[in-house]
Amino acid sequence: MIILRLLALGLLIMTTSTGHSLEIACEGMGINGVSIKRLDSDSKTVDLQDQIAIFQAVIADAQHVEYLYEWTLVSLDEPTTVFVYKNSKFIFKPKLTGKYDIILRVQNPSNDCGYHRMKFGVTSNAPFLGVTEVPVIGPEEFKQFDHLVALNAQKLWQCGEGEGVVIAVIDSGVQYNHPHLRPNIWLNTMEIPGDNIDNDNNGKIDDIHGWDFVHSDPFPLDDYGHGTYIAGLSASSVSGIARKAKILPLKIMDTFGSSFVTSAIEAIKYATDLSVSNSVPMIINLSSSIAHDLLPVEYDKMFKQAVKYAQDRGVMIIAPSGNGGNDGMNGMDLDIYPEYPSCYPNDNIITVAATNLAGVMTGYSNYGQQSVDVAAPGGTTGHSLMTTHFHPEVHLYRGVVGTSHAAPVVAGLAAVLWGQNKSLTPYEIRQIIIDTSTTTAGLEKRVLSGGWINPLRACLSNQ
Ligand SMILES: [Ca+2]
Ligand SMILES: [Ca+2]
Repeated sequence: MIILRLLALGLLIMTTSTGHSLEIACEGMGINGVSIKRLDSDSKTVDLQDQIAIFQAVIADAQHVEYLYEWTLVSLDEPTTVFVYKNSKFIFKPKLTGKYDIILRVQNPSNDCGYHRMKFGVTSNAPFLGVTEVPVIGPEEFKQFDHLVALNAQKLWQCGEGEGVVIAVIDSGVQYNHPHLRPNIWLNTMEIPGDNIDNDNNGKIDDIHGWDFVHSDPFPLDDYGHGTYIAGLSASSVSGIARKAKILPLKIMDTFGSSFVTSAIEAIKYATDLSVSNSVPMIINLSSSIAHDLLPVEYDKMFKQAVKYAQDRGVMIIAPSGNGGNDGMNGMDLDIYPEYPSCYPNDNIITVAATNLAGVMTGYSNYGQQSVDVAAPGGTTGHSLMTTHFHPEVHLYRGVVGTSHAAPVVAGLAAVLWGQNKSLTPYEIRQIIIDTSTTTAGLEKRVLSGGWINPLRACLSNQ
């Protein structure tokens, strides 16, 4: 299977920062003969509803291990939680979904340390709690969303807010119970929930608010975070660019942020079929990609067919240009090093590079005068884009950085334009966004439009 690469710079930084837990105590010499095993299941994923997971240190070579010193649990959202046990079992009661590292420190008679690590995920099938009224937040809280100021969103909203348009978030799922997302979650009225029958005959049982292609169930809840950030930037009812567009959560990434090209293909078809059966304008945001060199011919063919399937049925796809280089920090020219789906030539795709809030291209963003259409704010490490958090019980918002997050800004703009005029085609919307962008010398040779999006000019030209 082929794995799609994730394009969120912020998440990469977060992942590496978990290494700080290794700075404890003595120098690690590496002790063999110890491993970590999960006792209650072979699966690396714990369900939040299970509420318990038991791990044990398995010692093959007790002779060289003095004692099991401590267990350390590291998650992305709770920076470090340390549990010290002299015995060898570790019992974990997860409170939050997400990726965890469990680290066991051992020591031999010479005081050499060894660290043994196991990654595991905590997922959840919590049901959608239902559509609610749009929450009201104060002006001070609203000020956090300074990309909305940079994009003149208050004036854009006088043109429209994406009414009647659906944005399919093909990603790690969506925290559909976030109070700012609940008002905008798509509901499939042709499906009766919980009767174990595929009422609308689309091949998916009880799919009332999207689908989880990882676990094959109707609960596409986000256990990684990325998809919730995308949903918030494009269509949060409070701070999205399109505050009245609907969000269709389609989960293809697992708890570790990996996904298969085949899942992306299935999800594109699902969103396209839903657009046709419900006669609703559909914008797919697909913030992951795969490099040309990593995509075998047969998968390339299937991926192309799925994009064409969407194109033939009037469905739009927004794709990021990607974060460049092996470190995701040095943008590359996609005209030379193509990635997909961003570089497929279909005219229903808008490929988006990332700028800072002043329209200056970021160092991490890939570019391409032919293959990248426009640029939009994607945040910088010093000035990230504020969006909805996937653990709203802990934080309502978080800052994100990456081309992954420039794409949903454009998806939101496309939704506003389409909501304004439902007779437009994806090609026409793409053309409006390109033609109305603000050109700059720095972007002239980097993207097709030569500029970054100008939402207000786009909506005024569309009246
Ligand atoms: Ca169904
Ligand atoms: Ca049903």
